[in-house]
Amino acid sequence: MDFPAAFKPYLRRVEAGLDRLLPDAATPPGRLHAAMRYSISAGGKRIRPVLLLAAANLGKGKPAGDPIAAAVAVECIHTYSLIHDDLPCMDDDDLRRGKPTAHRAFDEATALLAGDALLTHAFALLATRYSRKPALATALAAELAEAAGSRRLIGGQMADLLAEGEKVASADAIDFIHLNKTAAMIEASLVMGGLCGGLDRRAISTLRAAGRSLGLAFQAVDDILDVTVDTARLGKTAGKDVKAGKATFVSLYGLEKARKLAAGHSAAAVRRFRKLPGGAPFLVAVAEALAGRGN
Ligand code: GRG
Repeated sequence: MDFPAAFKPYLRRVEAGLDRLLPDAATPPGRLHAAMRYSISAGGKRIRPVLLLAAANLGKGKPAGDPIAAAVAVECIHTYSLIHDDLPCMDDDDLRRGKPTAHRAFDEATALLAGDALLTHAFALLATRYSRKPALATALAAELAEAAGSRRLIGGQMADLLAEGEKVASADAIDFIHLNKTAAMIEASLVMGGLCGGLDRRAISTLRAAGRSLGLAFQAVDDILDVTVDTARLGKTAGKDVKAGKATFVSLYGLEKARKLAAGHSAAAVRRFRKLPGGAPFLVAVAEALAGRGN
């Protein structure tokens, strides 16, 4: 498969959806809406919303609902988490997606509020855009709330902050951080896509398991890139994790073993995607492309 060519139409749909479903930058207060749009359009890879759309495509026949609003909701949550992660009280970073972070481009209070507003907007989208399919709306909101909540994304971030500076973080601590800070949103994206596509329970649980493997592979690759790629190519400050004494796959296992882990988790994701209806070739290609990034 020509992966970049297959990725492009999904990406176009995501970019158009983001532009259409976010409040206009001129909506009062303009500074807040401009900050929301600034961070959303700063050039993320859009992995999560693309995974969501691709999972929705696996459904045969009439989909349960148009997945685009769910895809935008997922990217809103992801972007809010990045804005807050970059704040001085957390990672205190100046660069994200190759641009000044939101609190640098605007100010700290505006960045905090833009993150809050993106988080709230995600659930507004699910409630309003799927109101004619209340069962779907409820399932999507429950899935996203669980993934983004205190047991998963936010819990993973808390554990990450608590582990910072500890001389040796345990393998269990690292697994908890990565399963929740990173894999939760990737799992949820795939599951929400499956729900929109009307997939059966078995396929949904395969998506969840594949998402968990893909999420762990994604984080292992992110940890590897942090120590192997420069800031310009990374779009965020390189070497930051090591400097901050972060618990990463590389700090615990070393570069070579982290590479093996990334390859193993990607291969597990591929095996699971292949069990999905039609063998899910695009999702398989995503997992394979990810494995390639870490080498
Ligand atoms: C503040 C609740 C809260 C959570 C923050 C996102 C996050 C959690 C921390 C950022 C640091 C980090 C390494 C997170 C793991 C997930 C990850 C690799 C995020 C970056 O995702 P990409 O690479 O980013 O998909 P783009 O910019 O392409 O969207």
